[in-house]
Amino acid sequence: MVTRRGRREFLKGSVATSAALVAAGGARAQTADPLITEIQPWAQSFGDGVDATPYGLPIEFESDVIRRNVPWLTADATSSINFTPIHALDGTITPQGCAFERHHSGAIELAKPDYRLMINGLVDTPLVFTYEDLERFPRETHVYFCECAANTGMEWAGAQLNGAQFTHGMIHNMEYSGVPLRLLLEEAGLDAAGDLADKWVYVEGADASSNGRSIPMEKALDDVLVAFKANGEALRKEHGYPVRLVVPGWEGNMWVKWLRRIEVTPMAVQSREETSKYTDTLADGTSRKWTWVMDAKSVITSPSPQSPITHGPGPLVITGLAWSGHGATTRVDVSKDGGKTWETARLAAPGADKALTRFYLDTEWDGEEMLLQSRAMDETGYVQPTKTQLREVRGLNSIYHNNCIQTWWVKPGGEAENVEVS
Ligand SMILES: Nc1nc2c(c(=O)[nH]1)N[C@H]1C(S)=C(S)[C@@H](COP(=O)(O)O)O[C@H]1N2
Ligand SMILES: [Mo]
Repeated sequence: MVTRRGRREFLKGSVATSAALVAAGGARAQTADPLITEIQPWAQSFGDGVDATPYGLPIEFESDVIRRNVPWLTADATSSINFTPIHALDGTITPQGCAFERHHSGAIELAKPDYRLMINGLVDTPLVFTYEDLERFPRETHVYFCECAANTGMEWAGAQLNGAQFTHGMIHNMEYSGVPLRLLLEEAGLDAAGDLADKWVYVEGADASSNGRSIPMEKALDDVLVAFKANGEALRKEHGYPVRLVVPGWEGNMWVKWLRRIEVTPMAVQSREETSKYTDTLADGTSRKWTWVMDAKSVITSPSPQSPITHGPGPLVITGLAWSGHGATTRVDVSKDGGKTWETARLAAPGADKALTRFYLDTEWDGEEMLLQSRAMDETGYVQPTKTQLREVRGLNSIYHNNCIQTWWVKPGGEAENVEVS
């Protein structure tokens, strides 16, 4: 493999077999390097005892890998958004501590003993569950992405925010444990609802905003979870502790946090969050209501503006994330020339249903500028559109559901910038 890539020169006189080691100049013993030749302070005394950190946080050297917000986007921090540092993460699971937050009236503190979930409306027996009641229903565990419909929403009119965290960071991907909503609805009895085909559930949270949304019964009975654990531990306060709704593949706004009520209704409620907000403006100025599913999308997380190339020409790992609300990601292509030519990337694992997929392109950088793009395909055969294609339908004044191909202009020095290609 190394020979095929023409790197024989690098390997001469070296025992290393790892291309990365060679590229880093680390293959040959650096006899003058004190980090190799001298006993370092951390080896001259003891480290911290096991009682030092009952619940661990990232080491101080990683203190820049944090959620960040863009203050000018919203009037204040309680009805606002911050962004996952996707440029600095690898794999697919988002740690809760840096997973983006979106609140309409702030993150509330709701203790388990005070928690109640009511199911009412067109059911045989209206019910109220405590947290402990929920724990006694059969449970499932699944990994799903949650993407705010406004992710990439600032980019419609032009390349705007300089970093993958800000352009694509309204997304997280966690392993949720919870009770299928179907089981709770069946417990309340759906006979009273009659023909389920045209019924809805209206879901709302315990926070002041309530964030009420209508969900068609077909989805409610399919894969929606009433979740209380994420990545193995309790949900964090900001993600809806103690219970949130998980609506796989559908826009984040429907993932109601601090879930307090589920009403079976004969029609959609037409709440604020599904009329004046979370509807899509089209090129002709009309609005399209209810785009629930998040279409296939991808982004290169490194190199990217916050994760520039810090080495010279030679081996380069290009990596990013891909996802689709319609199912599994089947393929991701990467372009270095703004979409003229494409190479198929390697998926770290076969694409999972409605969950993030990590892709890698192990390549050779010639030190010249690149116009990096990625393009996702999902199991329905759908191909992520270019910005031009999307604008033909949606125009420039849209906000939500921007899943277009992103371009990073990587300059000869390795820095990257958010740009558009036409
Ligand atoms: N109760 C309640 N649920 C809510 C919201 C809210 O403000 N209140 N925000 C919604 C929006 S718009 C999104 S994108 C997701 C964000 O979930 P997160 O904060 O866990 O990232 O929660 C949704 N659920
Ligand atoms: Mo959202």
